Amino acid sequence: PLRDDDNDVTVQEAAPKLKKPPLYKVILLNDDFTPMDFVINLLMQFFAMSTEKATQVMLQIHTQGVGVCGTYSKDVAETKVYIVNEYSRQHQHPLLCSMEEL
Ligand code: NFA
Repeated sequence: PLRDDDNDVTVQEAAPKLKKPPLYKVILLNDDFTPMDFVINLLMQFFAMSTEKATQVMLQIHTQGVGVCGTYSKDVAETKVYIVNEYSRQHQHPLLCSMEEL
């Protein structure tokens, strides 16, 4: 049978070095041209929001200039930013999606 006491030692020594990976806010910026309906539908499609939540976030962006779509790990946030910006470009809207560390 295999000895497993080395595994236990490794786990105990590694644990104090583990740091929680940083989280990133995915944000949308306001502009004067992207239709409100497009933003609402995008928030529902890519950020799993209800119609009510998506409308609320869209209006927050429209009135405050910026709004948070969600909070994710770096990899997931980068992917969200990429697909949202691609989607907006494909539909010829200037809508800008970005991310910032929490
Ligand atoms: N400001 C845009 C308009 O009046 C709507 C908008 C909301 C755009 C949120 C971008 C983000 N049509």
